[in-house]
Amino acid sequence: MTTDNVQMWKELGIDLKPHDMLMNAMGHMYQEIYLSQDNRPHGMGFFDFVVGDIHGIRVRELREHAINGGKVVATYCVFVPEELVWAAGGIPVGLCAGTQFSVPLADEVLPRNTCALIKSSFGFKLGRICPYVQASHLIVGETTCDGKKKMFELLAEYQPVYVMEVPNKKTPQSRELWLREVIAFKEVIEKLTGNQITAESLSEATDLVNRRRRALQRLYNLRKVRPAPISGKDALLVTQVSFYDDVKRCTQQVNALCDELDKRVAKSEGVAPANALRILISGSPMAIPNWKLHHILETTGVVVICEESCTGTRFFTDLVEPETFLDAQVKSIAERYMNIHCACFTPNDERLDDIVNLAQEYQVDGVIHYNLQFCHTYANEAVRVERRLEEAAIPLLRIETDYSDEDTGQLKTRIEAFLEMIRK
Ligand code: BJ8
Repeated sequence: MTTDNVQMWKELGIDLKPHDMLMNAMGHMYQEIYLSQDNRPHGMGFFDFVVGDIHGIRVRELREHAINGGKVVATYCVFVPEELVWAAGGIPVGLCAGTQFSVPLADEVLPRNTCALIKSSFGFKLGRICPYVQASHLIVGETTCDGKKKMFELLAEYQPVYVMEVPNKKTPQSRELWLREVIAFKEVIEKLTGNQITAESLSEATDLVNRRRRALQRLYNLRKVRPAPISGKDALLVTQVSFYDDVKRCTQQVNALCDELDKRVAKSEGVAPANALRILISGSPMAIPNWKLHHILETTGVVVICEESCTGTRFFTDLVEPETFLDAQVKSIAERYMNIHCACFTPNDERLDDIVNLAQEYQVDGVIHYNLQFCHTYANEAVRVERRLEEAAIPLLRIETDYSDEDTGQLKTRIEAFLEMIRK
């Protein structure tokens, strides 16, 4: 870690001691989980570099932006329309909240039966260990689940927070409400940045984010090939990095990686044999550095070939339809985001359809439904997922876990038994 970084972290109010411990732990974890993989695409070098300097270069860019009068807007959920932030000259950054490290801090305040994602986010702020949180001028929350929306009230005691109301149904009235929320968010961002969003700036921003979505679609399409040209762990990392890296640079790097994967596909070069079992993971998002399930799975020799989650297909599946006039553009953005099939909606049949369709498109041998412990929306929806997959004769394993390593042995045993059952 450089002296410049340490100085920057001090200026951001980071508590250096636990922060150092976190960085050390991350380094070891990354070495063990990522760098030990065989036959990785060279294009992953960029993503290794970004994670290797996770609290360095990108934070510095955000700081420079702020020093020049720009604003940084932090988010936790894929419902927050980042196009509006870019269009107003701000920088949106998806916060991680994927580590056990910050959970004990949150445990002192939040109820024990709160999901790890919420605790991890809150713990980062309490402990002052995340420079992205510290560097942001506004944190944008949403009402997707009860735990989150109440945590945002507490978070607002430490930092400016704005909460978007995400409806729970997809009726015409709900769509109307959501459109009004998107318009209100646009006004909040304009006020924060002091910049008016124009049809031109929004068109540019939409194009920028759509390009990244296309690049990620391209990456996922390449994962459909047998043998899989990239590991699930690496693909997950690409999506995770896309949440906070510069959108243009990241798009370029994802496309460069895909160019390389195209060549691998042409040579039938894969990360595992063509007959390796192919697994789809569906459920809660996996924020950096939550690589637990992928790691357990891929060390057994299977390949994770798709994630139906917000750190997977839900992040990039639909594009925002381009429009000419500002009102129509905002409406188009609202429509695109209402198509995210999060379990916060009722009913949410579209997600069940998505899982079956993805399982077929990616030729999976089995699905793992992953939900974070105490996440009631995904846990309850898992019942319907199970029935739907049974009808489609697709093997399913339901897993409920948190960020700790305590259940790793038990998970391995259950996963091995599941894979054994599929192989028979
Ligand atoms: S759109 S999945 S990113 S809400 S795991 S905090 S739901 S108790 S993360 Fe999500 Fe947006 Fe939906 Fe996606 Fe609550 Fe569940 Fe915790 Fe969750």
